[in-house]
Amino acid sequence: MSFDPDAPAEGGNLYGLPFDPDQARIHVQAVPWQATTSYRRGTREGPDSLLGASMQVDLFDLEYGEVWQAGIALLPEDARFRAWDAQAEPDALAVIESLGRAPEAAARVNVLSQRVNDAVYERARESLAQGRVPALIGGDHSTPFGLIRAVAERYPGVGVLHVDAHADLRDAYEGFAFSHASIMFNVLRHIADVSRITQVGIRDVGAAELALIHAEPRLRTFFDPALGDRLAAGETWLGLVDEIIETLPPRVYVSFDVDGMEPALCPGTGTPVPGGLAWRQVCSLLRRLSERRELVGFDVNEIGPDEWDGNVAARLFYKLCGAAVRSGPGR
Ligand SMILES: [Mn+2]
Repeated sequence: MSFDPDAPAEGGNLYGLPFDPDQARIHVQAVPWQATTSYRRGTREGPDSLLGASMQVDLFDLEYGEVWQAGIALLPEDARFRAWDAQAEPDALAVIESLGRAPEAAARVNVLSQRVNDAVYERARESLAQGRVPALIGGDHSTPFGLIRAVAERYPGVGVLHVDAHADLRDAYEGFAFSHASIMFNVLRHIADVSRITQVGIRDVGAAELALIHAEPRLRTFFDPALGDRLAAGETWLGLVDEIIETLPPRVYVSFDVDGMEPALCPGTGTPVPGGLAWRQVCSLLRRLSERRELVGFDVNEIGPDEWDGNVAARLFYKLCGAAVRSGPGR
């Protein structure tokens, strides 16, 4: 191949890479869907924001090396996602403005959410059948449900590492059954083959969510304030990271809501919260994970539309590609 990784990237493909899906280890779905975003909208532009900024990412990564050589292919965008999002928008806004008191509108959005879930699932199944690592760029945090379902079907017993400011454990939110705020509740309820969800960075949680965290044996939550206190008392981040990874089974899927990081790293995200993980903390968490577990799929979601949000998300996504490529039995 005549591709020169040091040359300026040509536009169009993720990271300017030349791969078509047949040559790529990692298959990426872009899902520009934000219907259930309740606070600040714009995460529909997340995939484009990441794609545009990805041209600026150096293809040699100091932690993972020549990640790109394994092949990273952005699959052709399924045009139905934007169509469904546009169709859902008036109903979604009616639901949000009525503070959840518009059940008929919510029901119509739920039908479209189900279609998004099914489309993502079907495409991810194809990638998995070909031995690829499926990945996804959101969109709001409802978008990876179908991907997690497909990964759990392929790898029963898989664990989910969930990085987020929010627990996302609401039993529907505002009437949206597949809300961004319900993704992990829905994984627990509908995907029995996920054996464990380990949450990191959580600092915004409701009373019912807290009760579920305490009652549900498949959940393990590392609250952001508790991690911060332990660091302040002199524990090391790597020690905490090992404790986090210890809770996960041999195969892991990573669902990464960018608002799990410090808001300076994701200022345009839908629901930013002070606190959160620093960039180097994220990097060492992912690298250690790649050394000790097999990373079998991942998503980055709730990316804001602005250039900086895209820049950080593109680098985060590349780190996840690196972690996936270097992890697992063949590393
Ligand atoms: Mn989330």
